[in-house]
Amino acid sequence: MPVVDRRRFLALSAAASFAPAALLADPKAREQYMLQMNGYAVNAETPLELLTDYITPVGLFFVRSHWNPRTPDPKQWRLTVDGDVEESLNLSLDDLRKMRVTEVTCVLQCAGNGRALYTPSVPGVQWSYGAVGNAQWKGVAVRDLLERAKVKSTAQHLHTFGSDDPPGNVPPFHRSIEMEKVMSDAILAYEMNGKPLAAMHGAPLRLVVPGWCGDHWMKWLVRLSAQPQPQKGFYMDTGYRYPLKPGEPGVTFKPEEMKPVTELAVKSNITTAPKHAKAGAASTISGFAFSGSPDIAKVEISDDDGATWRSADLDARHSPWAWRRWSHRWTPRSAGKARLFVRATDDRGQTQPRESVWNQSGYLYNGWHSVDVEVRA
Ligand SMILES: Nc1nc2c(c(=O)[nH]1)N[C@H]1C(S)=C(S)[C@@H](COP(=O)(O)O)O[C@H]1N2
Ligand SMILES: [Mo]
Repeated sequence: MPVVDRRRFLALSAAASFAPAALLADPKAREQYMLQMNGYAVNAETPLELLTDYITPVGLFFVRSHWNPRTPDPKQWRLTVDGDVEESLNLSLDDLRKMRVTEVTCVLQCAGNGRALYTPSVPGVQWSYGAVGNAQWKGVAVRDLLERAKVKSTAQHLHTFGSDDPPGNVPPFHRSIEMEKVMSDAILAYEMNGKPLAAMHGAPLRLVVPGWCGDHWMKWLVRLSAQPQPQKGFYMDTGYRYPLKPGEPGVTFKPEEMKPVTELAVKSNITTAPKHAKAGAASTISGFAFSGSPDIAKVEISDDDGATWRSADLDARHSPWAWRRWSHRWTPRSAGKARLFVRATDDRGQTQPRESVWNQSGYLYNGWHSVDVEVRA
């Protein structure tokens, strides 16, 4: 796995506000358009117009790491399972590969994707649209592993530990997840899109938590511990929290007035639209939609500022918590500037709001996305 060449990112990001159509067709060239977000660790988002595949290629998949990882040597690497279990485990990658295989195709999105779109602005990595992707994950169901360890009924939370090590006094990236969630559908993935997991995405093993924000998807996993209580520490008690009752824009809350951010919010984006169209002639626009609920029920397009909506066609490919590609044949009625809005509704009946609910961490941005098209007579 090549390490990200940060200079290449920096040199290209200035020129990469949009990619020429010829490059979009060439998978190798497309990878040059990843947008490096800051100068430390590796935080890179994908330009929205490149997120056109049902399965996001690994080379185009966003990266979010709190600090430079210490990638374990896969031969030396072991996963420890301890805590409230009858039998502690210490497993190699081969041991895990011998276990029953579970595969899921689902969305990974950073909780902070869209933070840059909030007003008033919020500190943190200024993601716009591209800290999201949809991938095929293959590995071992957490349930299979915990049953092998004979997990006790006293265990209510799974504490997860990666091998990355923060500098100085910076608190470690510790997380825990309710046992109910991990036992229902989380997996320990050693493959992404049919290839061994890449170093940047958590090799040799990471957690996959379908429908939940990326901060739960621990990379470079080395230890799982079944415990009666949630894990403590900065990233549980202060970071990655969302207000119980969100307030007005600019209103901040104390950590105890917040809860850990878990499920994704229903969301859709336009990835492909013409810059110019002709009045009376149809052109195709397309994009993706996903939610913290397993499926998308409908995607709609408006060209009159949300007064009326038309249903887009949903692509046949889908899987619980995967994104749904959609497309729509749009016929502009008259010449002038047109603004196209998209909004999605999930299978729990939750519809994307026009304005995302402001919160001090800038999480879960899901306001209506729009593109402007110049319509000629
Ligand atoms: N060990 C470890 N796991 C981690 C992180 C991290 O910094 N360290 N970042 C998390 C966050 S906030 C996100 S959004 C996802 C990003 O996964 P990716 O880099 O594979 O896209 O990994 C999560 N897992
Ligand atoms: Mo994240």
